[in-house]
Amino acid sequence: MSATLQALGLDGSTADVLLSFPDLVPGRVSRVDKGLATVLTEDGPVRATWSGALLAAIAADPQAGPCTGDWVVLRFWPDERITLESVLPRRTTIVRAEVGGSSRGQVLAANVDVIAIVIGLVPEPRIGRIERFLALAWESGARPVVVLTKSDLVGDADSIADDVAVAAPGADVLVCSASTGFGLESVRALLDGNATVALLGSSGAGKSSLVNALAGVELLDVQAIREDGKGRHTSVRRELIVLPSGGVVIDTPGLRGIGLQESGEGLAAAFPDVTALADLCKFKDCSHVTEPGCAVRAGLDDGTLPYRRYESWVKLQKEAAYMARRADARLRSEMKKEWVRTSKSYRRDHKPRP
Ligand SMILES: Nc1nc2c(ncn2[C@@H]2O[C@H](COP(=O)(O)OP(=O)(O)OP(=O)(O)O)[C@@H](O)[C@H]2O)c(=O)[nH]1
Ligand SMILES: [Mg+2]
Ligand SMILES: [Zn+2]
Repeated sequence: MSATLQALGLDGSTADVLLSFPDLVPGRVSRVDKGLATVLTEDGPVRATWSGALLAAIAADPQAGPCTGDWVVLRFWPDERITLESVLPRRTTIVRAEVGGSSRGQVLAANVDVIAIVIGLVPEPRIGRIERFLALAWESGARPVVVLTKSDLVGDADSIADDVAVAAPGADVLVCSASTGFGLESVRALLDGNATVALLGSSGAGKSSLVNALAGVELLDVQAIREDGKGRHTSVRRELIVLPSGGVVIDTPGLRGIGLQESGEGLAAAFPDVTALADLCKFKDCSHVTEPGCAVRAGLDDGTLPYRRYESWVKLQKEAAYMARRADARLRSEMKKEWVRTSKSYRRDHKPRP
């Protein structure tokens, strides 16, 4: 495995897949603009367009399109065109349900080892929002970590971190400041072994500032005036950056809507405290409202389960169920279209002769 590709975060199994493309050039997608990707290769960044085969794959499934973090293979043509031939299988995928639009999810980034959920300590963190980010992160297959930044602006960062930790079972909670450098070493440690860390969070949280602090240079634009909580977006696209000190970061624009996927697996992983109780309910389909023998209600009554946690869970659970119904509806309508197509071609092929 080449040292350059390793520095880009290449893992063993992707390296194996690359062996089956001896004639093509491997690379990792740094950013995607309409129909054009910036791909980091052993010989530096290049700009590539989509091959015909890739376009066909995208027509069948929009998620097949290249996204930041993807490993891809490129073809260099004699006329100097460069085409992106194929997207290699993704180890992890961060997907958010399309807010409003189609019921298909939007791939935010691929092949991410750690998702750093970046939350500014000012304005005061909204726990429900962190829980939502965590459900999205757990769903991806990457390891979620909550990074509370702007510690220089508050006096009680540690007590806020304790509250956040209750809402983030199984995830580390780090405290840092991009301005003073406090706690940056623990954030840097996430990049050990050339790991890929994606930064997610609201606009103005301090994601790009954190990348700059880690890089030691002003690589990315940050919000000029201190945010007023109105969330003006400064970063406008996702971008993969290889840090000089090792490791790869993916900076993302602030997320406004974070829709959850329908599977609910991420949600269960984000709420192990609630799901452990739900498993103990007398009825399998317990709705945890009025049923006898409900372990969730019992947990609320005896205080083992904070009511705020329960409320968050119910809310996100409802949303995931809604997404599941929507996905079912999409599947049904696709099946119907497919059926119309087949029966049309059947009629065409079996037309009675005049
Ligand atoms: N005091 C203080 N201010 C910070 C810190 N980190 C970021 N800021 C400020 O917070 C504002 C937003 O920072 P950005 O890094 O642009 O935030 P972002 O998350 O990248 O925002 P988007 O790109 O819009 O998603 C800027 O004015 C920064 O100067 C910090 O650790 N301490
Ligand atoms: Mg930014
Ligand atoms: Zn119950």
